[in-house]
Amino acid sequence: LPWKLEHIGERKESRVILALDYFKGGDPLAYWAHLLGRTTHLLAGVKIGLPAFMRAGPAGVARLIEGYREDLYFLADFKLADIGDIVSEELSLLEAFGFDGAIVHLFPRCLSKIPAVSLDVFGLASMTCPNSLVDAHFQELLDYASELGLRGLVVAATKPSAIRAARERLREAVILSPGVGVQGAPPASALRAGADFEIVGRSVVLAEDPLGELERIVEAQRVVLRGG
Ligand code: BMP
Repeated sequence: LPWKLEHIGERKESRVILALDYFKGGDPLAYWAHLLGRTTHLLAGVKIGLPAFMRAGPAGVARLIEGYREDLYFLADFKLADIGDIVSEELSLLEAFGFDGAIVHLFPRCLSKIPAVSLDVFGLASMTCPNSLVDAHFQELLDYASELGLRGLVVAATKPSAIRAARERLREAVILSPGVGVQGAPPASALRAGADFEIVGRSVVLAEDPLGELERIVEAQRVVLRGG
């Protein structure tokens, strides 16, 4: 069966995962709830990390998940990079909280197997910043992901050659690509290189016209999806 993420992406013909880190004025939870109210039809999922968790609080994030669990994939991004036992605990907690998937760092290489959780696990193999030590070990991280049998990967949209290499090495992987928009990767460029979803934050969340900006990105994606 395809993951919920792929399912929603197909249904909406959108490959955007919106990173909720920033907000404009007032109450963060109200801002994000209003934003999702207007954009959900164009989103495959939402990525929640420490900024959203601190700003909205656990109860606020739980309310967002509760309100949109049918229509959005909820991805937890808490940069998990601990010893295997702790990462395993953290994934269990995120699953119980209501998240559909979670990102873990691969660089510690502390996991001997994928923890026994039913939420989807994405391993980060490449970062958007130019001089990341993570990227210096990119091939080893792909080997590690392959040994673990990981199906999910995170690879920087700002590094299309890394996306191509990841796609070549792990053909069945679901590749998420952050860095579209503010960090410089053009909309749909990561899809074109072989990624499955694009993680977009500020260029939509902080736009004058978030819906218009999102429409522009999804339109560009649809050209690629339709083989253009
Ligand atoms: P923005 O589109 O606003 O630059 O947001 C990018 C999002 O992707 C942020 O939530 C960030 O944590 C995440 N991200 C990234 O930018 N680069 C990486 O290498 C890994 C990430 O998870």
